[in-house]
Amino acid sequence: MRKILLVTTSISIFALLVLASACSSSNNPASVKTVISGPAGNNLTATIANADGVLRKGQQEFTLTFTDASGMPVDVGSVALNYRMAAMGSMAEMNSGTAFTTTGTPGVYHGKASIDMAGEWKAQITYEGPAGKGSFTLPIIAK
Ligand SMILES: [Cu+2]
Repeated sequence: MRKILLVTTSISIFALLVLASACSSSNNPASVKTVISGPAGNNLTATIANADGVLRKGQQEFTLTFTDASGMPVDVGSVALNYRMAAMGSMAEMNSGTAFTTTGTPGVYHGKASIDMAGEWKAQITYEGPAGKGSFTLPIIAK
């Protein structure tokens, strides 16, 4: 009798742990795959990531994370990201902004953007806040 009770208890503790990790996974940078990472100024690194590590044509959701030299997320205040594709022949330059929301982890931002065609884009990123002010570009190949 006592043995059965112990087993039941450990199963429910295990279930709680699984639930807890499922809940936090959307804000956890470790659960997403890197699309591109690069220097963001002020000794910071910026990383764009999503579920499969590839940005595709169409409506996209991704995280933009700023980290310090030790890999810890750093709150950079307000963030903006414009996806720009250079003019190609008769096709005009294309620009697509990103709607950002903060997440439970300062320094990790959740973004939504529409990427209107596959090919070479530049993610033009600016930020301003407690970590300083910065402006940089990351190359993106949308599939
Ligand atoms: Cu284009």
